[in-house]
Amino acid sequence: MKVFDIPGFPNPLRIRIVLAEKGLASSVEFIKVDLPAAEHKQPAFLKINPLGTVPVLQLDDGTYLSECTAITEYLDHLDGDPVLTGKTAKEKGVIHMMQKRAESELSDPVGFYFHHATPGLGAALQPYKSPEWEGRVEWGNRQRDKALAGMQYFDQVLRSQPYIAGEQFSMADITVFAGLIFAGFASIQIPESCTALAAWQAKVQERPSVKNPA
Ligand code: GTS
Repeated sequence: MKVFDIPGFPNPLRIRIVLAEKGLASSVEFIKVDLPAAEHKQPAFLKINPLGTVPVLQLDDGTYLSECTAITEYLDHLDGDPVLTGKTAKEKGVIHMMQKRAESELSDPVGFYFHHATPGLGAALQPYKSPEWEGRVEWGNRQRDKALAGMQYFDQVLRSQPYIAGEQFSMADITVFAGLIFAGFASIQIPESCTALAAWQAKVQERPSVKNPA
């Protein structure tokens, strides 16, 4: 298998943590995509993923999978023993619900803020990121506020359970963790009142897969 990504970026990190959790790091070859140069917006990459985002997983039969959730599902089921996406119907339902909330309430708004209210990844990407419409920066700043509200939400969740989707570490934890990394990169700090979220972040940071992702 091949993974098209760029090291150190939040969504690629999600899959690198999954690969480490599943013991699959040595089963993949990484192909670097130059995001700051907008390589992922050029025709060659758009053939791989028409949405122009990384990571993308290429299977040995040539199939391309994009979207971290889909890639995680695939990798988690390869050995017939899913540990990140749920085994029972209820586990799968709850994990997917929280996973979606992690994206819609945290990582997506952080990305919108970063790409629309700040210089983002630089000049080469601006034509793809920041159309000159009135109110763009104000909208981006509102996305930052939405991400902060998302942090408050996950803080409340973690006051009554050890992980984002309940008792077990899951895909949803990986997404929130990567979302917080993206937030830090965009200079959005976790509010001081979010002590449960900060404690959870410190705990997740100690997982071997997070300390040593693929
Ligand atoms: N929903 C997608 C997924 O789950 O894979 C999001 C992927 C995504 O936004 N990736 C970012 C990207 O390719 C990389 S990262 O900065 O979030 O790590 N962004 C490029 C762009 O121009 O949007």
